[in-house]
Amino acid sequence: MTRLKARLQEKIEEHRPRTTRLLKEFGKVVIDEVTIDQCIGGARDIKCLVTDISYLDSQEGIRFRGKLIPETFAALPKLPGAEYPTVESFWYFLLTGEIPTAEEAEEIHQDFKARAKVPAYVFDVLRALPKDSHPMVMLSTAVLAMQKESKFNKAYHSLKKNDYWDTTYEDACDLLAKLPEIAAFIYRYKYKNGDIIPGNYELDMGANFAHMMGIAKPYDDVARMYFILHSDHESGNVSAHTTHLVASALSDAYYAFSAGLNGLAGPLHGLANQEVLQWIMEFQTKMNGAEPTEENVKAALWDTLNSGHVIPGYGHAVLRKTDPRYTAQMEFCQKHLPNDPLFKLVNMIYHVAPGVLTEQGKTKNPWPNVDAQSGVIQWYYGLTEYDFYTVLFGVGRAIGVLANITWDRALGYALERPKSVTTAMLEDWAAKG
Ligand code: FAM
Repeated sequence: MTRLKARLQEKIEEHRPRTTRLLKEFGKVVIDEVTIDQCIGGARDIKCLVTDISYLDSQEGIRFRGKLIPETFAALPKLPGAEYPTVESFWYFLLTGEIPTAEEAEEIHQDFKARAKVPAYVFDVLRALPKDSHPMVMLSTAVLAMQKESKFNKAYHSLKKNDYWDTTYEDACDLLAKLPEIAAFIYRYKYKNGDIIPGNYELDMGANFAHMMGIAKPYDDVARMYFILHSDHESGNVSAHTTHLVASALSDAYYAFSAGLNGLAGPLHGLANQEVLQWIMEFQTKMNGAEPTEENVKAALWDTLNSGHVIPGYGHAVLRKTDPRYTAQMEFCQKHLPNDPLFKLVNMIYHVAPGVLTEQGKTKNPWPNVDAQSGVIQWYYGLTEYDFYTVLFGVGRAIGVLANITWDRALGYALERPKSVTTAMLEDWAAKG
């Protein structure tokens, strides 16, 4: 058993009495109320989920186990010469809330190396799909195809509820260890004529992913940063909530994460990073070589709004300020690609879009989210196939959602079953006021 699994078991045993006490002694304490517009309008802000892995505050943004993004990057161990921590060390941190030593992070690297071999049938399935399938269809299909490997599913009938977490953790590690190679295969298969680069598992996840993608340094650090930034955003976003919900039926990690990826593929969610680049490409075509100015950017943003479309990369269901994930990526760009024309355009959009959205007067949050800045970095390092960008988001998001379902099972979270009502019932409540 790895140090991580042993420490996770200790943390689970420490935490369980807190959840049990809340249920037994304080179960009927009221923490929120629901209004008609929340019932009809997507359950915005209804407090009815629990996770200790990350928390999203509308003003300060995401905290991973209580640490803001800069604190997280500063606290976790980095490989010699690397600018960002390893994904392996972040996995330890998300699961236990503790900062691993370099040796504990390396043990996870070795553990993932032993789990990394992707079954050949996965590539057969991917090759059998129409080549013009969206890369997210390929990723979600690849994950689902591996469901037969689930240790939780195989053991389910012999397990006690308190032990569900163990094989869920094993499935989570098995799946996470395989995702970078599957994602890189999809990229090379779809966009590089099937010129597949075999993995080098002596490298950490970020460096190996860059290697398999065929992209030189500092893309190893780009991968580490990107996967960590996109990992978790508490439990209510579509991909996290879907994964949590499907797993609550005791569907295993493969079923649950494949479902979560299908939600991530929505243009209002993870696909927005692709939509941002598409918007930029269409803008540049419209400009026909002219330099971006406040005026022409503003006009293009208004054209988007007046055509009834959203400005991709802006707004957020919870945040009411610039997304710190945007800021972290902007700082990377200021250091590594300060003069890149696309970065300058993204900055110009940042300068203009909040004013346009405020003037339009609909959105509660006119500021950029993670997707407004992410694609520009990928493009700069040669990954210009922007319909692949949400796959990168999906690999990162796996870290958060797989850690969450491991803890969901550890704390015995029940099958999720909110109650629906009818319009007539809402009208009755409305009439009573
Ligand atoms: N451009 C134009 N209109 C927008 C907008 C934007 N960027 N963001 C919100 N609005 C509109 C929204 O469509 C709604 O209009 P209707 O009443 O006509 O439906 C109104 O403003 C109120 O929306 P809200 O309450 O401010 O936001 P929601 O919580 O309903 O939606 C988002 C949040 C993220 C879905 C929304 O901001 C949006 O569509 N943004 C553009 C797509 C995007 O960037 N998504 C990625 C979000 C990111 F966090 C992620 O998940 N990766």
